[in-house]
Amino acid sequence: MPTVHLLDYVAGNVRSLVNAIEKLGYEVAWIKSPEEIEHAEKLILPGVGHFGHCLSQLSAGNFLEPVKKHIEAGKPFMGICVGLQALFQGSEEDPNVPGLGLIPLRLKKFDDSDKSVPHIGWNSARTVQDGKLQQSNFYGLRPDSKYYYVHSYAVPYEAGLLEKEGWSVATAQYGEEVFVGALARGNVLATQFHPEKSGQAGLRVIGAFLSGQQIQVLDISPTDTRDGLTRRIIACLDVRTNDQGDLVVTKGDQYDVREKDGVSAGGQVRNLGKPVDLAKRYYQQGADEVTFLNITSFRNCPLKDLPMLEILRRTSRSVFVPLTIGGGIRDMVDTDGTKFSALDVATMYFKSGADKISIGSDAVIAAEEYYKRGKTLTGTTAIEQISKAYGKQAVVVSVDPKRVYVESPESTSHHTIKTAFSGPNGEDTCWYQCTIKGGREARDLDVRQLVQAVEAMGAGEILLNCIDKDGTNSGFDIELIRDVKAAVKIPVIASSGAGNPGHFAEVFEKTTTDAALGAGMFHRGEYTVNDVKTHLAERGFLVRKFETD
Ligand code: 1PR
Repeated sequence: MPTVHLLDYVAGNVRSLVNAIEKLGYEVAWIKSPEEIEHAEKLILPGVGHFGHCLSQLSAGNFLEPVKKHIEAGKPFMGICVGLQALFQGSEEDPNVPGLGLIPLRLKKFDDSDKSVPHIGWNSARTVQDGKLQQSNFYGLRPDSKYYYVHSYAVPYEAGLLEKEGWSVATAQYGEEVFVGALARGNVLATQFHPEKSGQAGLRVIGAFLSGQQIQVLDISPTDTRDGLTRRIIACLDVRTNDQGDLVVTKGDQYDVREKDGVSAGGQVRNLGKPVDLAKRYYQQGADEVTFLNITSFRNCPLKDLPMLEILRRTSRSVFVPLTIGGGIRDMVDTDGTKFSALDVATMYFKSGADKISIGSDAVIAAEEYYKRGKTLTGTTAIEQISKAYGKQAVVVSVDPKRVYVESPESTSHHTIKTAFSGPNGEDTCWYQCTIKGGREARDLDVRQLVQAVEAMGAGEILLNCIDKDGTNSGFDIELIRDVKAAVKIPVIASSGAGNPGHFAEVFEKTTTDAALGAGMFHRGEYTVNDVKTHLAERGFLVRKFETD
C-alpha cells in the first residue's frame, strides 16, 4: 500500500482522517520527530482546536522548519482546518503566535452579531472567477458538493488577492461573509473544511490529493447555485443495554424507554436495532451528523470496556460525517479505584472516532456551581478542560428540560416565557427546569441559566431536548427553541418531538435553530433522513444531498 505521512503533534480526532485515508487504499505513517519529515513524500497536517495551541505545539516540537522545507521542495502537502490556517501569517485567535507565513494574510473571527459562531455545518467550496461560478475545480472539489466546516476564524476572501500569487481559491459564504474554503498552488492543498468528515465529497478531495490529480475539468452544472450553510439534519441514537445485556438502540416516550404492555408501563426495553447498523443506514440516507447517547451511562463499568468505544471505532470506519457521543462524560473512578478526569474519558472517545462529546448531567452541576461562585470560571470543569484541549467545537451540552407551569412570572425566580399552550390549570406562563440523570432528577436551575453558563465555560453547541416533547411526534417545542436561541451565540440543535418531515420545515421556518435532530421517526422506519431533506428542498431550504460517487 502507498504511504502517506501524518504529523502527530496535537490532540484531536485524527482517527477519522486515518480511516478515510485507509478507505482510499493508503497506509498511514506517523511523523513523531522533525527528522522524519525529510523522508515523507506526501505529508498531511491535520489541525484541530486553537490556532495558538496548534502552532505552539508545532514550534515546540521543532516541526515548523522541516514542514516549510517539505513545501519548498515541491513535495505534496495538505493542511486541514487549522492545518490551512497554519500556512498564513497569523490569526486574531492568538495574535502573538506566528504561523508558517507562506501567505502574508491573517485570519479573522466571524462576526457573531447576525449569526451563530462557531460556523458549524455543511457549506460549499466553489471557485468563482470574474463573478462567474466555475464548473471545473481543483483536487476533486465540485461546485454542487457540500463540505463539513467547523471553525470560528477564517481567511476573509478578497477577489484576486490570492489568485495574483498563483493560488487557486474555492470560497464559501457564511451570513454576509465570504471566506476561503480551500486553496491550492503547485504541491500545496489546504482545506478549511474537514474532508474526512465530508462524506463522499470529502473522500474525493483526499483521494485527488493522494493521487496527485490537481486539476480536473468536470462537466457539472450545479442545480442549486445558492451559497451558504445548509440546514443540518442529525440522526440521534439513544443506546443502552437491554435486559438480555445487548447494546441496542432504544427510544422513549418522554424518556421512558420501556414497552408499555397494555396494562402498565415497565415492560422490556424497546429494541429498535443495532447501533452501528443504524448509524450506517442514516449516513446512507444523507444524515449530516450522527449522535450516540449512552443513556445508561450512570451505571459503572470498567473504563476500558465502555461499550460506546467499540461502537465508535466500528462506525467511524464507514461513516464519514461527524459523530457525537454523549452520556457519562464526567470524572470517574474505575472499578479498580483508579481516578479518571472527564478529559481522560473524552480523550478515549476522541481516539475511538468521536468528533464531539456531549455533556448532560455534569454540565448542570457545573452551572449550579458557577452561579454559586458569582459567575466565576475556575478552569476545572469538564467543559472548560475539554474545550481547552480539543477546541470549543468539540464540546456539546445536552439539555434535558421539563416545563413547569406557574401562575405568573412573579411566582418564580426563574426565567419564564408566555406560552400559547396553557398548563393544567389554564396557566399561560412556564419556565423550563433542568434535569439530570436522564430526567430522573429535577434541579433548581432554568434552561436559560444553564445555556448561558456553559457558553461562558466554552461549550461550542447546545443540543436542546425537551422531555415534554420527546417521542410525542407532535413537533419541536418552538417556544423553547426561540427562547434559547435568543440567549446564546453558539449554535443550537433543536431536538425532541419530530414526527414527520413537516416538523423539520416548521422548526427552520419559525426559529433560527442551527440544526434539527430526529430519532423515533427514523428508527421506526416511518421516514428516512432523505424524506426530510427532500421535503425541506421542496420548501426552498438549502440541504446537502447524499453523494455516491
Ligand atoms: O447526563 O452526561 O450522562 O448524558 C446522558 C445523555 O443521555 C443526555 O444527553 C440525555 O439527554 C440522554 N438521555 C438520558 N436518558 C434518556 C432517556 O431517553 N431515557 N435520552 C436520554 C435523551 C433525547 C433525545 C432524543 C430526542 C428526539 N434522548 O436525544 O433523541 O428527544 O427524540 P424524538 O425525535 O423521537 O422525539 P449524561
